[in-house]
Amino acid sequence: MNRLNVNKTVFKEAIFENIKNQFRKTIDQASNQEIFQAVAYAVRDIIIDQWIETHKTYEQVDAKTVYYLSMEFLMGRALGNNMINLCVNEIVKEVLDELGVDLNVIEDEEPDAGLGNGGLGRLAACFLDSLATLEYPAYGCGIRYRYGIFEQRIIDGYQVEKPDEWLKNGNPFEVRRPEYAVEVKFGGNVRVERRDDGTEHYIHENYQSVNAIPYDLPIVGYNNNTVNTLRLWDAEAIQSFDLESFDRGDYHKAVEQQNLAKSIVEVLYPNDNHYQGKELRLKQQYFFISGTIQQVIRKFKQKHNDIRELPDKVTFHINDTHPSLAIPELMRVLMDDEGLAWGEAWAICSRTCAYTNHTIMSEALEKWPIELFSRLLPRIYQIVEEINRRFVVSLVDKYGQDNERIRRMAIIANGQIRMAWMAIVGSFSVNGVARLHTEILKNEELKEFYELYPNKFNNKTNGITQRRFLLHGNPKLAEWITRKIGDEWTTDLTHLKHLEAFVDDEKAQKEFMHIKYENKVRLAEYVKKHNGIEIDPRSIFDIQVKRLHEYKRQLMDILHVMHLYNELRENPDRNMIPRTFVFGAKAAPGYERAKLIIKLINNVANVINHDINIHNKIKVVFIENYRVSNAEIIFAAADVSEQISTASKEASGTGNMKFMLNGAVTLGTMDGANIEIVEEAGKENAFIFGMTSDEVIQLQHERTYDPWDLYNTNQAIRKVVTQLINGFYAPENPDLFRMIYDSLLNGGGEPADQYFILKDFEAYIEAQKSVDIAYRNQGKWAKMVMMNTANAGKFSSDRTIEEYATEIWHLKKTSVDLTKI
Ligand code: B1H
Repeated sequence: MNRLNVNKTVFKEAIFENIKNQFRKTIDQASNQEIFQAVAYAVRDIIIDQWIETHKTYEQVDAKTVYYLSMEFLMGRALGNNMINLCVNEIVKEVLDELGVDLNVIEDEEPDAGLGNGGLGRLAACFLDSLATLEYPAYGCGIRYRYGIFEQRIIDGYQVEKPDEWLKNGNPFEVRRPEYAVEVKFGGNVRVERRDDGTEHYIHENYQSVNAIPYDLPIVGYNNNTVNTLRLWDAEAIQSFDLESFDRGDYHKAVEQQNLAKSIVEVLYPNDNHYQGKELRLKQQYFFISGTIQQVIRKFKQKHNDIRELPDKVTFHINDTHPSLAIPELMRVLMDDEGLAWGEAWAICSRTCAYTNHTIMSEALEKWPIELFSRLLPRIYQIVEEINRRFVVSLVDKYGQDNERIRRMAIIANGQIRMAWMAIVGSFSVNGVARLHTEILKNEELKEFYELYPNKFNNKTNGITQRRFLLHGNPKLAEWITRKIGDEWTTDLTHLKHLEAFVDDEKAQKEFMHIKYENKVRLAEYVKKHNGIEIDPRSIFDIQVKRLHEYKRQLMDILHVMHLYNELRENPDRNMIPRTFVFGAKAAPGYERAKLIIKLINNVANVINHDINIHNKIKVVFIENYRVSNAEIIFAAADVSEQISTASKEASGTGNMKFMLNGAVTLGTMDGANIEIVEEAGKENAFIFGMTSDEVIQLQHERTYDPWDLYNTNQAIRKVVTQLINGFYAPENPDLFRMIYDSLLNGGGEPADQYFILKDFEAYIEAQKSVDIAYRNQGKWAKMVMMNTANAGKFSSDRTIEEYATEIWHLKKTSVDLTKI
């Protein structure tokens, strides 16, 4: 069975067989989870032949391959996406209909693969979808975490974290590949051995080690025959815990290696945009990098005799600095295993690795303490020292003995290894993720590296896959678009531009707005079911969903809600379109202020939603456990997309693109990709406010900003800020939100109001008023949102991946022919 010859009878039979063989049941006895498993295995059967054929083809043409190295792949659910990309969605739906089973219910049985935190991990997932769809030879390489991003519960308004047991019922799509296992070594010491021929050899001894075992997941291209691979590494103990080692006195070591293996892949670190120098994290990084590099070199050597051809056949793409150990690890393999001299190895390595920077937030920059790093990775540390030594020599050659510059640019300084500097020095390409972000890298954060290596720097504005976030997530709009302009948009999103022909057409406007309404009903049902709150689909759905971080300014959003509520209480007849404010956000478990902001949002929701005097003009909803699967429902239902980060802080954003594609208007600052979104949609079709990045950077340098001036002179600000400490939203504990109050007015270690929430507040209120006014003219509003969808073409990850593939990776499209098998 493959996607071209699958039919209803065969597929139905496959489901029956799976239920019988796996569960010893007939379909009427099977639970929804069991039916999900049976359907998933039937879909996997369709995939397998194409998967095998894809890799045979790559093998035959000896295609250059990109290995996308990432600590995170936020995949979400696989079943629905695989069916869509195989183009068997309709068949499966009909089969299940005939069996009296609802496909949506079955899809809901699948846990999200939540192996990521937020944008960075989801970007990696979108890239894999585009790579397979564009027929580029590619692997994703990461870790098979036993527990992904925690499951968030809201209890009494507080975030409570539960372990994410995504593998509890097994994973129907994964395939264990023990034949590709490799050994990864930690700790110990390095001894230099001088041989008679004068050569020096580095012998790593007294180490602990684990077996790295890959599990492969299929990445199905859309409507083609390509199935690429996401390779996730699991760790197993090298020697079994047996009596033999007990007798030899190695008992202790055997237990240690068991524990090491188990702990390495146990859990994803739940920090977004924040570095935490934990030893286990460094172990995770080296574990999957060493597994990947060793296995790729082994595979390369099966076909090639000359290791110097590696850059012609392989690119390792480093997704932020987290996988940047690829550079010294590749050096180690080339020198210690392959016997190359430093110069030859470096020439290969620095033409094989490329690096993407995803943030300028200083607290996210990885800097490993030398002590920890050299103890855990003694050989790798030697290599990093030598990379640094040679780099510093090159700086002296170029600039003379400029000690200040060397202090700023050295890879090793102040007892720390600066991973970003190492990634830049060791890569042939360094890119930012949106135009503004790349400009800030070149002109501010990485200015001196840009001057040194101007040709390495380039921009690749992020994108998203329209297959998941429109075709799967918003089937009604997808169908409507196809009826209007054909279906080419599924693989060429710029076709959406043809929708501009309909933006003034009243009938098309009504249809578009009716679909939005139906999607709002769908979200309202979700909210009713999960929150027990009634929301009105005729109100404006104003939505902010993303990780909780102070720079993203969820606090500004909720302060505005508090302000609006203050106005309504003074004047309950105030003329306004009813508004539903929706939030969804996970906070890192150790990020106290972020968690308190979640509590604040929930307390504000509780007060406002129960006030009958405001006639339901405002509702506030916090959606628990925001993740890829419910995101698809949320984006489809949005009228207003809140993208309100402090300008210069959000490298790109990708949620902003998902909202735009689904017909929401951006209410945002000139930050990240918002700038390019407004450029595409037209500034008359967005609500832009607040300081620009230049103004923010300037004001940070000046250090003249004092939020007390605003507090003392602005009524609206004084009122909401005071409500943080007068018990208005926490009568039983008026001091509950004092930490937030202090962060706005007093700082404490950091500058007060470091994200300029109060500074931008007035402008934000004004922008929100314009939204209310614009919505009153439904024809005009419909045109605005349609212009957003029509101009979302640039933000397909297909466009992004074409740029990476042609400008950085130099890949060739490699089609897979199924007619031969
Ligand atoms: C982004 C991260 C990130 N940038 C460290 N940096 C992490 C940093 O676990 N860690 O240590 C995890 C994540 N994530 C995001 O990347 C940016 O904030 C977004 O603006 C951007 O859209 C996204 C994809 O490029």
